[in-house]
Amino acid sequence: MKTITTFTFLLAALAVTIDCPPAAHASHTAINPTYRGYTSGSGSNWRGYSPNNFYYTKTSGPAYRNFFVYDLSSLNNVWISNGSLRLRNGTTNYTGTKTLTLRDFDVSSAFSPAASYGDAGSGAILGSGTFAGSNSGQYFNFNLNSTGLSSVQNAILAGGTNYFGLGGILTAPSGRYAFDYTRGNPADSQLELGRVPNSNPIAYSDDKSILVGEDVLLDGSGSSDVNSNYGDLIVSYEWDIDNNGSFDASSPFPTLGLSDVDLASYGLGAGIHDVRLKVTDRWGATSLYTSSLEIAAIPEPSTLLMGVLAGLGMLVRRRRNK
Ligand SMILES: [Ca+2]
Ligand SMILES: [Ca+2]
Repeated sequence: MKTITTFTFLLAALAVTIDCPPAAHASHTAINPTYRGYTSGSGSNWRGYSPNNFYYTKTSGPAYRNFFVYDLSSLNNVWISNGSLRLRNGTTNYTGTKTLTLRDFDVSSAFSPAASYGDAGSGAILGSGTFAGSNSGQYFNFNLNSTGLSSVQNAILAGGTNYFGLGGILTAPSGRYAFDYTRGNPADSQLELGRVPNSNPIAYSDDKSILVGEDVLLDGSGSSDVNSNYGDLIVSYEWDIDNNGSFDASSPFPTLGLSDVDLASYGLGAGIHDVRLKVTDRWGATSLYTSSLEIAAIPEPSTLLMGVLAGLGMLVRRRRNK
């Protein structure tokens, strides 16, 4: 009895101390804007990061649109799980409940307030949020939708000095509003992102068995990437057909057809051979898998005949023994 109790205790202790490999948990990053401000239709009324420090938006003519531009170059090898624009509700001058719609703001080329005005007004909708003017001093999170999240992700994947911009316009009801009024604090308009680290893809290819002279279809479609739910995918399948350390074929598609002539050109005749597959994901992470390719010799006709005769002989003997 005592042994069982001790054993149970040990199990309990093990349960506490042994952890499964940790799943990739999202961590959070808050990024201050590189540019922020508001602009009217011509861009001439652009008010930027300094000395202006608030983000004015109004629906009456000409409508003003505010914008926020973030440098994402510090983010690498990550996938964005969620994101929001966090703005400080900065004034008591405006009341009522309003909706701020966030739109795509093209900063892939040179930063241009005039051009951005159109982008902020007509670009893809990246998110929206409703806030109450009476809650002065509070922060509002305007969540990015799936288009917004993929837009952030694509800016990160682009690498280099990769800006992500979004513009806010008031959509309803009509009126005006100013965020971060007079404070000039960059942390009052942060982009908040949840992120998970990139994981290596998992390579897999089926073993194959053919006869000499037959074609073969190498198939790596069983490969996978755990980040696929965030938009990751396998961008290349490379095959080291003769397993000599150098890859012989590369394709964005998982299968590779080889004729008997192709196989012969790699010196692959009758026998069992190793074939290596390397897969690469969107961040350039790779993994390898070795499968086997069995090329069976076709039995000689005489051997075949002998086999058939031997089989017949056994059958005759069995009948006689009955
Ligand atoms: Ca991946
Ligand atoms: Ca090779």
